[in-house]
Amino acid sequence: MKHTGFIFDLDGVVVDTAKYHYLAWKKLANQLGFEFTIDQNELFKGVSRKRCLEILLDIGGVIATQKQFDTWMIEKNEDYLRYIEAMDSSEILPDVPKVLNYLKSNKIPIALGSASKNARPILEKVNLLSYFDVIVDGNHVTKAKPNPEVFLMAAEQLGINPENCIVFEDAVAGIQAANAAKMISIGIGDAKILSEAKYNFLDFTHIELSFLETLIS
Ligand code: B16
Ligand code: MG
Repeated sequence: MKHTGFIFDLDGVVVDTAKYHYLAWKKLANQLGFEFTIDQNELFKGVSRKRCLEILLDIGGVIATQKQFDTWMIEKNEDYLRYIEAMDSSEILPDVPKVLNYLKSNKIPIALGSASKNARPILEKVNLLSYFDVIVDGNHVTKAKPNPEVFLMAAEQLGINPENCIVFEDAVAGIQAANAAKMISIGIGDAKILSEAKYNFLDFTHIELSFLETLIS
């Protein structure tokens, strides 16, 4: 068996927190007097909180002082935290546990590589924290995806060479980050959008254990 490691993005791969991010950003946009659509929310996937607010203010044509910017970042996160407070394991995306259990039973190291600063509490809420040997999230990185920093840090902490790491990602920038890290990228979602990935699956229900076996053997 090869010495391989698996790295999971969080939002859009393990759980669908995008809908909660959307509701919290929409509330802020409405409070500032403009609309924020579900299509515009696509631009926010895999993007840091700070960058999301910059994009949101651009959409609304709002110029903010540094103090307002910092206040709105806090307000949005407080709203988002209220949504994730109610999360439980029913929100794990289909067949994610199937893949995690397979990797665990084969003693394959598992990491999380996410832009979110709330990754750890979310994993706790949905009862998946114990699966992850390593967590690298928005609290640890300085460079956002498509920079490979988050995944390279995860590989280093797993003690696995980047070229032997497999990354599950739902965002274009995340696939680009995995490719830049010379890792095997697997796009979860629309294959047309994630065309730069080495492999594509609509979701984990389409991933056969035999496919995982070929990656690790
Ligand atoms: P937070 P991922 C990303 O998670 C989300 O896709 C993105 O929409 C969000 O802005 C970012 O986390 C930061 O999240 O505000 O919780 O720090 O896809 O990288 O797991
Ligand atoms: Mg994501």
